[in-house]
Amino acid sequence: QFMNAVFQVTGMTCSACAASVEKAVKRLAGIRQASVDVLNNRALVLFYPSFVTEEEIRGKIEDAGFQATLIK
Ligand code: 9UX
Repeated sequence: QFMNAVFQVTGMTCSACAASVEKAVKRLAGIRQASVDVLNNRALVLFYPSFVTEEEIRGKIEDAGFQATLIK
């Protein structure tokens, strides 16, 4: 079964930033869906916890060049 995670992502200033965050997250195994809202600095990720952790997802967003905090 999948779970939801919501991250606050800071440093995204355009929709291409949001697209690169989505692409980076989707490259991880165990991601069902990733949607990034640049206006609200939020990323919603549906993931399978047997394959990937919230911390790994958070780290992937940071690797893409943005600060990420798990908020939910
Ligand atoms: Mo363009 Mo968004 O370089 O960082 S992708 S502002």
